[in-house]
Amino acid sequence: MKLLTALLVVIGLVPAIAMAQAKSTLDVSKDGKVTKADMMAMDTNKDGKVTAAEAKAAGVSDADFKKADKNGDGIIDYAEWEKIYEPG
Ligand SMILES: [Ca+2]
Ligand SMILES: [Ca+2]
Repeated sequence: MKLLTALLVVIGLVPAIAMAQAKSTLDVSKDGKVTKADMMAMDTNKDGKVTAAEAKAAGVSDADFKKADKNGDGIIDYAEWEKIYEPG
């Protein structure tokens, strides 16, 4: 029974790992992780927000930008970024 539980945990983790490893154009530094540093690299005027133009200039795809811009106002702010980046 314990083995079955462990197996279920592993199966449950697979999609999470796959998602974390999915290539995202938000990973500006191309280190395989979307981090706070990537947002800072995109925020060229350092106002704490990434506009669509800033993201595009950094090579972010429209699809990835829309995914990150949760409220659809055309800007990725820090609160939105916090939901998508990985610590580190
Ligand atoms: Ca900015
Ligand atoms: Ca937004």
